[in-house]
Amino acid sequence: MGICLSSETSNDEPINILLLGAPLSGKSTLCKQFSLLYGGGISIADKKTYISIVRQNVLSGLRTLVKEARKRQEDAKEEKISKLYQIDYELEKTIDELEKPTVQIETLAEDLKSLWNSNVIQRVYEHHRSAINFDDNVAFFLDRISEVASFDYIPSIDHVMRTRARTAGLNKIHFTLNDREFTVIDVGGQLSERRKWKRAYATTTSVLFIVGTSCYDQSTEDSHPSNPKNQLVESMQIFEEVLETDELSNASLILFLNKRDIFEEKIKKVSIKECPALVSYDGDTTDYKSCMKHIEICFLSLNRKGRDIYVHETCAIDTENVDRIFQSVSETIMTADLHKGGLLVS
Ligand SMILES: Nc1nc2c(ncn2[C@@H]2O[C@H](COP(=O)(O)OP(=O)(O)O)[C@@H](O)[C@H]2O)c(=O)[nH]1
Ligand SMILES: [Mg+2]
Repeated sequence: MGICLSSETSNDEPINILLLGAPLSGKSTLCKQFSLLYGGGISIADKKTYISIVRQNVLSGLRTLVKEARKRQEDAKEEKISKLYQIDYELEKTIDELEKPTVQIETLAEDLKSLWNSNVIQRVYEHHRSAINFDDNVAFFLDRISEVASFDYIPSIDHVMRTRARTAGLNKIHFTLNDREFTVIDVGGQLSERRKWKRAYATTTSVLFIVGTSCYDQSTEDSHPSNPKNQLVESMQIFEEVLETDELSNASLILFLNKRDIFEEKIKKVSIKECPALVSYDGDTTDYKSCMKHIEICFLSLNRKGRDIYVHETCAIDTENVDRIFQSVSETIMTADLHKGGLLVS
């Protein structure tokens, strides 16, 4: 391998990374980590902007559970349905008014806590969380309602990383790493948002495709219960479309098999064969390495043009893990960029 050393030919154009993937795969979380690690950090003022998002996540999560309990009439067995109706109404009112300074979520905290810990809600959560698409990190916040609802609550970095807010349009962040300028573009994953992705294709140096591996037993947010669409299957279809996109044929491709922490816990209870795309798996369904490898093989089998794809298993809420992997990814991208510019020959 040799490098052209002429300064005239050294490639110092900014690297443009496009984060792509299905909804909920972890794109925005990675972007937050890049801001924290390389973009000057997350200030107290930034953290404060997440207070209402955390509370919104808690309240709408609890509301989803209450609705499901009512739908299944679980409450008839143990708790009075009128109580659930009343709390559901309160939650709706609180969510609507969350932005107004008059709302005192603190006063609701005890009710919310006992509701979350009630047998009926715990039962719905345990048995139906996949079917109702319950957000992975909402239970984390529900376990900490007193803290989250307290008057002087300021989200920690960990809390910031665990929030969920829909992304709309294209959001750019810029930073310098190892003397190279990077621009990372975060996008929305819903179908309506995917139409906007093409606006960024022409300037993309590298595509970072994010897979939410733990969603293998969940259906997509927009699919109808009578015709559920599996989230991992959708992710594979989107990946295939990205591979087929001519405008991205020169971009280097990195695949993040994300949410490895949730995946590792989930396979202990739910087989990956629950996913229609993984039914052919004939290994140990509780073995992390072999289950994750199978998912990797399934994604790579879509690479019909034999492009180089660099794969990493990631946990986007873990800052140290993201830093270590992105340092290596950035080197891969810069090397691929030099190859493309003809500056590095094998
Ligand atoms: N436990 C865990 N949660 C994650 C991970 N990646 C993302 N999340 C959470 O999953 C939810 C959706 O992530 P987000 O970045 O908004 O997904 P996006 O729709 O692709 O932008 C958020 O609550 C994140 O905190 C991960 O690796 N592990
Ligand atoms: Mg997002």
